[in-house]
Amino acid sequence: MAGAGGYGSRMARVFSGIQPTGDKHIGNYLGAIRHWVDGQDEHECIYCIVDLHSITVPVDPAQLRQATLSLATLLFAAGIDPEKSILFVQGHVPQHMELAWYLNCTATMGELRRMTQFKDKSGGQESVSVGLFDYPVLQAADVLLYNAGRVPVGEDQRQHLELMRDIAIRFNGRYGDTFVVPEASIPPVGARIVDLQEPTKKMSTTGGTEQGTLALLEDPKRLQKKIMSAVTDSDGEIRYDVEAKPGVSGLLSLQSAVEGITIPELEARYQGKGYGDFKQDVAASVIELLAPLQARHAELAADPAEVERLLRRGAERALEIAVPQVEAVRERIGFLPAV
Ligand code: ATP
Ligand code: LTN
Repeated sequence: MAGAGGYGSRMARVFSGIQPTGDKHIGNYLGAIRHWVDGQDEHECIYCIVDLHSITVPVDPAQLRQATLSLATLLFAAGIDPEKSILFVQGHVPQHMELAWYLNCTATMGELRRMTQFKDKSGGQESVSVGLFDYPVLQAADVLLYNAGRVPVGEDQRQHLELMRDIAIRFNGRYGDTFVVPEASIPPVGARIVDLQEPTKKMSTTGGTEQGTLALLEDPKRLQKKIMSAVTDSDGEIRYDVEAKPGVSGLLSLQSAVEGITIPELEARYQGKGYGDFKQDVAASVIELLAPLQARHAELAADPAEVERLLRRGAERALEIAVPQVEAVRERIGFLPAV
């Protein structure tokens, strides 16, 4: 099972997930979504809207429904092609939860306690859900369920991917070769876009500042305004130095990821120029990057029934892989077959 299209092979199956929380931002696009789209021609790709992960913190039911459909619309608009790839909603494939239980019995408390995302999101509070603690195990189940070998994510997911590998290796050691051991695929540029108001933090749907977060569907005028009011410093030099100049460095990283040119090239281009000119250019290139996505989104949003149909089809295809995989896992563990 671990062989075909497996770990290390060029044709490794790709899997990644994204949470249906709020308005997705340019960090999600540059760190993940864009690479999901690019991967489709070379790999068999499976992309998942992780609604089960999103309830690890309290969410309003109507909002969850709306956010799930709206994220699907956004992903299709960004270029996920339902003819080439599988895009589906995690909760439509209950095997994710079943496998998560089996993996819960493989992962350890100590491992989960070390996860920085849990530490950040729980803020040391005991009153957070068990689901928030267990989040990385469900994430491991997502990937291992499909024997995916490659997982395109932003930098913030590196630790979860390491844990996922450890869980797969441990399970394989205990029960025999069952899972492909997946590898993170983190882009060299754009993997950590920072908040424009708090540039020491990553841009985030739930944890960032409103003013410092560039939503993908935001009006160009607002995008422009947010970029023009990005925090910088007083020395006036356009130079990359994360420690001394986090704001300017964040804008340089953003511009570099958007335009596909290196930071030294940008530094040379802006030598002797002021922050105002630089920000104008960043705004122009962000707006230009997002224009086609926004136009396509407006078209697709007019036909939600079609988006729902595509999601149903995606879930059917995901189930074709997930059902036999869970069967195989059950057998490995030693459960008596039901029939
Ligand atoms: P939150 O910060 O509220 O937890 P999020 O903005 O990280 O949510 P997710 O759905 O969890 O959104 O992430 C989807 C993908 O986007 C993941 O691969 C993640 O690594 C990537 N990503 C998230 N934030 C950034 C960022 N600031 N820069 C680059 N990639 C990012
Ligand atoms: N935790 C991820 C979302 C996610 C994911 C996955 C990413 C859930 N399951 C499986 C890759 C593979 C995040 O981006 N915050």
